[in-house]
Amino acid sequence: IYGGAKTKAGKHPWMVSLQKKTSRRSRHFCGGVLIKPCWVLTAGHCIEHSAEYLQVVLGKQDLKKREPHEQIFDVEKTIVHNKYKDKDGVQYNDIALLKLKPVDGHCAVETKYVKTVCLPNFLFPVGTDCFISGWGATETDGESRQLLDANVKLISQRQCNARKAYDHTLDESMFCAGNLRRPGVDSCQGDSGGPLTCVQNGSYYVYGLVSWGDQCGLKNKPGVYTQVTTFLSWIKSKIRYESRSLH
Ligand code: 4AZ
Repeated sequence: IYGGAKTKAGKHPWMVSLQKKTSRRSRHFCGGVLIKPCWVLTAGHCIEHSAEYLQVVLGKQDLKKREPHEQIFDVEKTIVHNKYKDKDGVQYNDIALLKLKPVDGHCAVETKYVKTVCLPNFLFPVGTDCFISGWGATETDGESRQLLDANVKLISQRQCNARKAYDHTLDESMFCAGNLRRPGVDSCQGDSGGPLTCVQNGSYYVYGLVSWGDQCGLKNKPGVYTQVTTFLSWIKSKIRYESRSLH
């Protein structure tokens, strides 16, 4: 996160660190968001390893410490959207689901530090102030040890598809957020798959997933996010199908 600040523990309890299991330790490579005790939403472009190499870590703050509130799960199944496509760095339909492997019959246990976020079945207006969070690159480093967050505003498709911005490359699977007056606030590499959340009536909704952009923090090049509302029926049908009793 560019222009971010260290978060207080428990501020983004749905925040997921997606890690690749290596021989000794595991390495953070993408964000994700907990939407059900056994289900994580992330970006399609984050899933290039098969499920057995992945680990989902919940309740995390400092990547370099073992933390008392963390909950770690293996991944039972990855489901990347069948229309996910990378075309010269532009990520179309950039969404994937991870099904967690239950331990003793359960996945995430709800605590002050681990909670699910709501899925939105409505649109937030342009200009809404929302949150981005992650352990990705900052102005000074390739990765942040501490979870950072920042505020960004939803930008209209018309403005973001303007010639000086993304010149008509955006489709309905994506939207932009940032601050066209203060361009230094942005998501960046390593934040991918993590949530953009917006608040309504005190509840947090995952409105976007960090997806792509022309570098980070550049003027007229805001961050581009997967439009979660476009994929609501996809998400629900995949979860319903995978949760059926006859497997
Ligand atoms: C990336 O490379 C990336 N500024 C993620 C987010 C943004 C740019 C690049 C948005 O994963």
